[in-house]
Amino acid sequence: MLSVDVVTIFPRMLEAPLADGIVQRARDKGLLELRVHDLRDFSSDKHRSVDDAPFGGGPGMVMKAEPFVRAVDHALPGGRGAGDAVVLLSPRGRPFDQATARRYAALTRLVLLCGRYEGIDERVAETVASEEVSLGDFVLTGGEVAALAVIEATTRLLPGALGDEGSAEADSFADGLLDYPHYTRPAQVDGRGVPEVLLSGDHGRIRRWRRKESLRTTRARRPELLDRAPLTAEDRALLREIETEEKVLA
Ligand code: 4FN
Repeated sequence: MLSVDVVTIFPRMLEAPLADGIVQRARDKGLLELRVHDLRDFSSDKHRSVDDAPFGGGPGMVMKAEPFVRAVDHALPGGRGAGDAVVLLSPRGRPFDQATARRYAALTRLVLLCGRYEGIDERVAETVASEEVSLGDFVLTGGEVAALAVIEATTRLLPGALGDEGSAEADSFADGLLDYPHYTRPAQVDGRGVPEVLLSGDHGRIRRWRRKESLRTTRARRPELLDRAPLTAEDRALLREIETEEKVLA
């Protein structure tokens, strides 16, 4: 059982998406316990303020540290143990990836802290968070959308979370390659057909074609993924075929 606590000033941004799909099913099955906390509940003044002007001046507001400290104390009564992580969603964090999702899926408790405004008092990253992760290199108005992505990627890896759709390990991304192209009926769309091998009924040829197209797309679009993917001897042979085909076409 994984327990996830999210701290945000916009709890409704998370509640509806997390009450649907695989995440809600994991909650129903008792695989995931999820709580969304309103940061304002941990403020200390009658105005429930969670932000203040930046020391040193400048535009905008900075999120105060203490409400985050109190929210994490509330989420982890008795302190942080070996199976716990307190993660600040931040563009300064390490890129979130599938390996990080696997690590989070093996935790007991995961606490996600979402920033807003110009940023968060640095002492949250220094003393409250155990790590910082980023969804990618773009500007967001807050960490909430990143938290949703982290929760979804992590939840689907919890044992039993995926039902009939098959196991997370059977997924194409589990071996670090991009997907092969998918097709379904009808056989013609706007005059474009379906690769004949997929209609051949030859499952050996189909498997090989799909593997080759996965390798081809990964090589063309995300070649850095090939460096870390566990490639078999057959994969290397298929990659050589792809390189030869490219030279012929050039
Ligand atoms: N974003 C950049 C550089 C400087 C600032 C930002 C930015 C929300 C509180 C952080 C953004 C992206 C991925 C959280 C971006 C993420 C955030 C994330 C995020 C309000 C301060 C802020 C990367 C473009 C160079 C706003 C780039 N993953 N500041 O977006 O929280 O988790």
